Amino acid sequence: MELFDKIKTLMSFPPLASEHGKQMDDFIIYIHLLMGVLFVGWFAYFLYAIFRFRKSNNPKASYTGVQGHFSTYAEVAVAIAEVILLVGLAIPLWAKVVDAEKFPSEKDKPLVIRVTAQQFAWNFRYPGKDGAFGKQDMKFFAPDNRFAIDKNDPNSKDDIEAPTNLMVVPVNRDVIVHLSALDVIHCFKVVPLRVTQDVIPGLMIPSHFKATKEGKYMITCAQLCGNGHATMRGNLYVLSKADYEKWEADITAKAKGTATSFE
Ligand SMILES: [Cu+2]
Repeated sequence: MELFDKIKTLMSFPPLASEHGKQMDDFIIYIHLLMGVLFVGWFAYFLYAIFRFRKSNNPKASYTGVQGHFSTYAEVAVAIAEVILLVGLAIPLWAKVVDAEKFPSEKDKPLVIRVTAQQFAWNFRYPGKDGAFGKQDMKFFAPDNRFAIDKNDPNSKDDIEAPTNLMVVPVNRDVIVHLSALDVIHCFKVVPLRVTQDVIPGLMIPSHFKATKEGKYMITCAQLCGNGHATMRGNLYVLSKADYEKWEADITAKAKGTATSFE
């Protein structure tokens, strides 16, 4: 809608690069419109009340007050509008991003990535050709195995660990990230994707998005996680399908010690 585009420009919305992000932006605008109506409406009512009940016109206080029901109706209307926004829009939108049961199924071939946050960097692990991750268990933890991967699990053989702070996804393909942390609470935030999800040690939290625009975007940490919090930045590259496949092949070869780095 043209009005919405104008409001987005007026409110300096950041560039948008994900499928569900449009709904999120629209939702923010609905809330602002409702708040705008409330602001103007209640302020007008306030001014009216000051004028209507001014002292010169009401020298003697009335102990019964106004008997009408206008403000009750207005309150109920506002509550209904808020319930519609919450139940009709906010909850379904939230579910789309974080409810694993509503994620795209296997047949849509989502790309699944494990994201591990740490002070102060992002680690990305890809399942490789077989699409399955190797088992993880704390008992496998060692200085050279920080993510506690079972190296004897056949599924772990072709898993790919991307260089630190580098995440690469193909455009227009569903991506499911499983988020966890090595140390403290972090928060995975990519503004152009309209994705923000807390990352908590001991939990594996899923989140879903589909990038719709190729480009390089910044991944930031949105929880104050320590004195290096502000430097906790990652790069997200959204590539065409062909470029992504090339990168995947390249990084797989690199893991075997032959190819050059992506950047
Ligand atoms: Cu952090």
